[in-house]
Amino acid sequence: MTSAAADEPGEGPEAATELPGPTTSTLERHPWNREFHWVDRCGPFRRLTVDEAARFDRDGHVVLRNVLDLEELDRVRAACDEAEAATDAILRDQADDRIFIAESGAITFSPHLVTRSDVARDFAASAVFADLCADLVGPDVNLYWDQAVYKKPEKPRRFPWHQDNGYTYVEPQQYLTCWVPLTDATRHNGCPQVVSGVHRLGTLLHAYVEPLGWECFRGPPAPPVVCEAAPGDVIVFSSLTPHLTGPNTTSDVRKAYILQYAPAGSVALHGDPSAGPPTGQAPQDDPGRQHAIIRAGERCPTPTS
Ligand SMILES: O=C(O)CCC(=O)C(=O)O
Repeated sequence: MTSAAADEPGEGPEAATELPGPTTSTLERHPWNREFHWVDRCGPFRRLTVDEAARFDRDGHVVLRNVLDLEELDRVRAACDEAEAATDAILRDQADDRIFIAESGAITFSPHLVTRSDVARDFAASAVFADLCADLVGPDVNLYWDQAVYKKPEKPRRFPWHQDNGYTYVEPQQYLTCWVPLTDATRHNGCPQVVSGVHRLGTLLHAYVEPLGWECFRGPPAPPVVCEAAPGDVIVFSSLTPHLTGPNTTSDVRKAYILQYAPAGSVALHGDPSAGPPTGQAPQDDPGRQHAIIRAGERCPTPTS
């Protein structure tokens, strides 16, 4: 285990710090977020140091350096490239080259690689991620979501400040995102930037910004931390950590594979938050893509295809 803080004060390409920001006391909570309490992790820890785990609880993020095997990562990148080529072909078939917030030449999302690639399935269940699940989620954890996200240079644009739980409202709200760079991720090509401390409030109200996506604030309540990272590193943050990626102003594609892990038994809530309480819920236990990663703290075998 090797790890280090990312972390330098934000001066990202969007210069988000220049905007007048809210304070944490004025941030508006999502209407369904009424009684949230962040649960601190108490160890014993398998992958993180006690200090890293404490920083995760305090800040909502930690960056692990050189923890992934680069040859395995090459195979993961090849699987992501293949899936992304198919995604981009679908986008280019649309009248305006886009579906929801995905747009050819800007940003593409290729979900559920674990359903089509043995390499991705093995990677998602590998020891590093199983250990992080035990350290930061709980004894019984499922893969919740996986997707490749490619930021293209042709149409540089930011991916706005959001919490992952601001897209699909999951209960428990506190789950884990592992952002895995497949190429160097820098402030110039759209590495993640995160805001510390806000995760402890739970899910915030988000507003939809066309054509970029859901946004929980325009100017952050504290200077963001710019998380530059290289292949082999993992940027680890909470589903409740506000993050943004800036525009890709280089000439190369920025590639990432995102893995998210949630406590077994998690549900996605349905309904219109502005109209009242949730009207339904869906278990997040699809055996094809939301399989067990650890049970009673023990790593589960990778399911066969
Ligand atoms: O990788 C990116 O550029 C943004 C992806 C992201 O923040 C997300 O999928 O929640």
